[in-house]
Amino acid sequence: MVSFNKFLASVFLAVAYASSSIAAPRPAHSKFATHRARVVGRGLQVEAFHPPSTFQTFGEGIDHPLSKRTESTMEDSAVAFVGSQLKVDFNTIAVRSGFSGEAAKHVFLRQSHDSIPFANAVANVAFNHDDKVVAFGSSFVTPNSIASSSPAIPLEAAIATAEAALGGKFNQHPATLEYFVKQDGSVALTHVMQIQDGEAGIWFEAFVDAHSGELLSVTDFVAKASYQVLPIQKEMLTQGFEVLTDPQDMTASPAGWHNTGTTSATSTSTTAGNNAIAFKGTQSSVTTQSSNGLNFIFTQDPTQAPTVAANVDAARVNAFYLVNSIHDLTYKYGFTEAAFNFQQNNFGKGGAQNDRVTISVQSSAGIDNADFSTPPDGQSGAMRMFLWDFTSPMRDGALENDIVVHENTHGVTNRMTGGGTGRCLQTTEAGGMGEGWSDAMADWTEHNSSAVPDFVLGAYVENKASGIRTHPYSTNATVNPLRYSSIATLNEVHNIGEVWANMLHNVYAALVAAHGWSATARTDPTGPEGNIVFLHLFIDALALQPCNPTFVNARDAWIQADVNRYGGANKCILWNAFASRGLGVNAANFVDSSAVPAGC
Ligand SMILES: *[C@@H]1O[C@H](CO)[C@@H](O)[C@H](O)[C@H]1NC(C)=O
Ligand SMILES: *[C@@H]1O[C@H](CO)[C@@H](O)[C@H](O)[C@H]1NC(C)=O
Ligand SMILES: [Ca+2]
Ligand SMILES: [Zn+2]
Repeated sequence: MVSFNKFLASVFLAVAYASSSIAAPRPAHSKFATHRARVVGRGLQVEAFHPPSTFQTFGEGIDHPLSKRTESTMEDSAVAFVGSQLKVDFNTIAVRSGFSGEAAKHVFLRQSHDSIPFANAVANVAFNHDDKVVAFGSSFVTPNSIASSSPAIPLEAAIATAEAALGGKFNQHPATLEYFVKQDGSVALTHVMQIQDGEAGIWFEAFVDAHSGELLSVTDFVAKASYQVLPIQKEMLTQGFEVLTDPQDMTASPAGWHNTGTTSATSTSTTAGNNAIAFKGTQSSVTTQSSNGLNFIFTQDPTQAPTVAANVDAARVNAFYLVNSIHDLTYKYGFTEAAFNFQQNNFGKGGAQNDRVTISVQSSAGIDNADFSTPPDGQSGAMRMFLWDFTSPMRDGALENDIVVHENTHGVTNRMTGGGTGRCLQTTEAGGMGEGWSDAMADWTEHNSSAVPDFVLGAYVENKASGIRTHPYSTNATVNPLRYSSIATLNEVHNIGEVWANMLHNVYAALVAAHGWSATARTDPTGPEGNIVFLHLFIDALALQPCNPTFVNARDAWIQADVNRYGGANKCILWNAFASRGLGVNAANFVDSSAVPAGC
């Protein structure tokens, strides 16, 4: 019999109570790029460590050791490149995943020892169409010690430790054995397993030392606490409803939105299909078409509780429509099967399947919020929409488009950064940008002309000018004064995200001013217009940037994405926009720079 005390003892070795870790020896922000402190389970604080990434971009590209060999695969080329750059043996480099995008090819690698891969020492290499290396990110380490590759602690004991510490249960997703780099430069062998509690909204990946039994770190797959606001106003809600016929994009969703295969036998007449399933409570509680021919016409009645049948149906239909729309939109811009997207059936186009987005509307697990969990490619992204009790009757987050788009975008950014692991937006700084991209995508989807008015997230719901964030997103620095240096005094990921989203709002405005605006950008990504350019660079840069990027890394990835796709035509537009908010050439350590490269 294993005693309860023993689990706790091993937990105490690795983590400290949240209340005892207030005094920070250094400014808190100096750890933003490598750490993330989380309070888990019953008030325990776990500080995850991610070795710093180096990131280099190479403009038109540089050669790799196999450049002369036309028959080499991109995986071999990437291993050869990393080996030569870092001067490490090829057998310490393992390929994890890769894909060929429109503008670049990407390979994601991991450090390895005794054929066991490292969890948090990773690399990514991107090639352009001339087979030249254009970007290289790495958090590989030179360990001062490496634990034996044979575990001393059985998996079952490690699971018990993680369950006790995190307050959830092992979810039966196969556990793995991986090396984990600690802050002191030593490398531990860890059992890695997923711990979940649906009701409590917990979904962690736990790293338990396979020799000492300590819980060393966690990956938090859940992006939460996004919306502390009132839901949508009655008149705006009714005004927003429209009947859309056949909104699906047949390139992105070749079997439509209600078919998980290629034959009619796999069709549904419900809010369940290849990209998403929208349900309430259990996955069998979907909405069935209101009439034959896939008509889903359910009129929401704002005077009634959201839980009456018609309102539940309206919520499931709206969320299903939005998540499918985001699937199709982002697919057109590169979030494809091979790039680790969310689909049941990948139609043989690469990537791991059986991972459509599950949308739990009116989830009873929470109130006044929404969240999105992004486990690795091959496991469903999980969106949960809660009710809001600021009004009577209560309101439903699934009917607020900003919320659904914001949450869904967490899935896009978490999958595309770092090769589909869900592990690469975990530091405070990278997690902050995760929130920023989600707001920026909502901003993008709500434009309806070339005008770039201030964007206020959830303006309808709060009915106040500044919406649910601290400032509107604006090209006017008086309206939104946030700059790169603002991060130094911010600690919370949504607040940090506002800095990034406002920079992207300004990048968007500059590109639209230069190149105009396309009304068909959602379905046609081929034009030269500024909103199309913006979304291409947005998506392309995600796969270029390193695991757990900094603002500086993310900016560099945009600049490189422009070289890859547009030959650098927008270089000065991008630099000027980033520099206007402090992220110029010499920006570092949250000190602003307005400098732009010579010639801009
Ligand atoms: C276009 O968007 C603006 C806000 O950005 C809004 O005021 C306006 O009503 C929208 N127009 C249409 C036709 O939807
Ligand atoms: C920027 O916003 C301030 C405050 O609302 C306003 O006074 C000013 O005119 C704006 N500037 C521009 C260029 O629109
Ligand atoms: Ca997938
Ligand atoms: Zn969020």
